[in-house]
Amino acid sequence: MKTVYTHSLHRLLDPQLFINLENVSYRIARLIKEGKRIAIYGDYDADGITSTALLVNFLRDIGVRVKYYIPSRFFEGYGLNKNAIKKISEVADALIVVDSGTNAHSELLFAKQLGIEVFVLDHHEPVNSEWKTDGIHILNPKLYTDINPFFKHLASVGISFYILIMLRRILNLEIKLKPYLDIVAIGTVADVVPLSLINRIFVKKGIEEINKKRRPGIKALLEHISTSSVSSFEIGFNIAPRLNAAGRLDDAKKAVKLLITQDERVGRVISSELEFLNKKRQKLTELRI
Ligand SMILES: [Mn+2]
Repeated sequence: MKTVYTHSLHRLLDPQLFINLENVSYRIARLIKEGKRIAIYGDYDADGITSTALLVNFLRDIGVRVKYYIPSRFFEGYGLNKNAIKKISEVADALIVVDSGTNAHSELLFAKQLGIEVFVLDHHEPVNSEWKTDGIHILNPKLYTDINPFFKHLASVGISFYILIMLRRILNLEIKLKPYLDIVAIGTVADVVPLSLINRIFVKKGIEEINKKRRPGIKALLEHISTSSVSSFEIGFNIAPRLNAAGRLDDAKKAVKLLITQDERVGRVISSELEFLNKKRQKLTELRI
């Protein structure tokens, strides 16, 4: 079994080919070495939720002081806002924005002016092709025409996983990355990105991890889904809608908490709440038809 897994993860494209990945990872690695406080700024859909949870889990697992922020769909809307940035700047030295940020130049500059180091891990199309970085560390494969197209197909959670691969290399960590692929598979399937080479490997290996039910929140969520073994169908039609229901009707932070908790009881409580929210969402959808 071990050779199969090694072989398959080795089929991932060489991180060196991912333009700017190494630069951005070196900066993050340096912050980690200096013991800086890092905040992740996510989004309320499944890709934003999973990207946030992936980075929070990994950074926490290697001993980094990490916090996260998810804007409210109702009160703040999509992407960065200056009020949130102001609050974050009081408790963090660095901000990593996931699944948004590419076109939020003035908000990113605002964060920088407040003295925090700013990173963007995103896959949204740049609106302005004359993108100026102004000292902001941005990793978005869609900024480059000469990058391997497989990188352009990554969801934000896949881009974030490449950061993990690079951080592991730079910081010489012993930590295994395969157990994090459950979260990567969920975000990748939920974001409906093309399932080409890298994404196919993420989904295939990630589904194996989901079925091991090692993460308390995922284990609890699966108890509400009547199937013995999860495939990408269950991710798309059962798991992703439950995560998205949190952001659509209540608070997406619940979905992040589900994916980062190490407590079985917390996992059960949140998964029941998500179950309720998802049923409510289904009823609302029926009423609209
Ligand atoms: Mn996305």
